[in-house]
Amino acid sequence: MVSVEVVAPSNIALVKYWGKHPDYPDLFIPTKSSVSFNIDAFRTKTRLKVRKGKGAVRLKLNGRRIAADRAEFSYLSGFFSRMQSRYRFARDYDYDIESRNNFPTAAGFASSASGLSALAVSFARAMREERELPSLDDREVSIIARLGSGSAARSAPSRGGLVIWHRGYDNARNATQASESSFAETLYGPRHFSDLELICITAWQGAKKTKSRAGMDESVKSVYDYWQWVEHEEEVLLPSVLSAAKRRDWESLFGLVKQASNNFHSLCLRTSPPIVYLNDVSRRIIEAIEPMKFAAYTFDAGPNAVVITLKERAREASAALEKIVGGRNLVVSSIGAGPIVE
Ligand code: 2P0
Repeated sequence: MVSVEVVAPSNIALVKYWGKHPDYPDLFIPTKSSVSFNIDAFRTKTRLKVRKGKGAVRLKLNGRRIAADRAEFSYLSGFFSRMQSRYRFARDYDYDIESRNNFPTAAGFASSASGLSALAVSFARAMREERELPSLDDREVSIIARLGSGSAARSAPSRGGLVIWHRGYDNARNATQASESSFAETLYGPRHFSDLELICITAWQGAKKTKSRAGMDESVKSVYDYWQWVEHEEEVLLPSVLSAAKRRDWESLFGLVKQASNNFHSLCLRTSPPIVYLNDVSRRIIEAIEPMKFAAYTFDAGPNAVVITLKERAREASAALEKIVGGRNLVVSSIGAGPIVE
């Protein structure tokens, strides 16, 4: 028996992932590349115990045993079946997983990202010990994480910081090549962003109305200009974000991040049936942050914002946010490193 413990961070997308490529339905290849910051303050700690067996999986999440017919469990069984197609030997083991988030699981922060990346890193480490495999590199581990949940690929690279997940299918001749080419890597480590701070809003803690997985499939199918959005983000927005980050041109970066968030939510709204993630509080946050040249808001699949701000102006951004959601609903974080094996 091998037992491994890993702590992995969540991430917030600056350029969003929203859709799997229809040509590769089972491989979680995104239609476009995406870019994120790791959120140091939001983490999942996972203990994985692996022993010889027949592929049985047991999960405890935040101290509670999760039955096999629950939605959380279906994420996991999907992951293991995709992973066992990649590594046939993975069928010869049983897996006992205990996972704990230090943040509200349903608050719209990517608990699947930190959870599945922690699991991918644990699996890679456990298999290295159990089967004496060479250590799997960051690229391979991010591919394993991707098979659990797309956004988890971006939480996997060990340096963390600003991470790109390459869509990677452009020159692929078949599904295997497409899968190998869609991985995540760090572009700049956390120190590159020491001028910046994240303010994460946790005011809303309800369950998501539309799950991301189902929602993005609907968007790919029903938004009339979906592929125009993909093309614009790939050719214009993403290169501009990377260039601004490289130059540490924070004012430009903030403008682009807001644009990416707004474009994503407009896409959600144009999905049939429409996906409405933002609420009145989100709208007030947009109005408060929009005029600030030293900050940007971005929203994922829920109404809670992450505000990215210059550290030296963070008090001003926090003061404005406190008036809307109260101080207890703000979590300040730096841009984090990647997963750690404890
Ligand atoms: C992102 N989101 O880039 C985008 C922005 C939500 C909004 O990735 O089906 O849980 O597991 O691959 O990763 C949420 O979708 O979906 C997500 P699956 P996932 O962070």
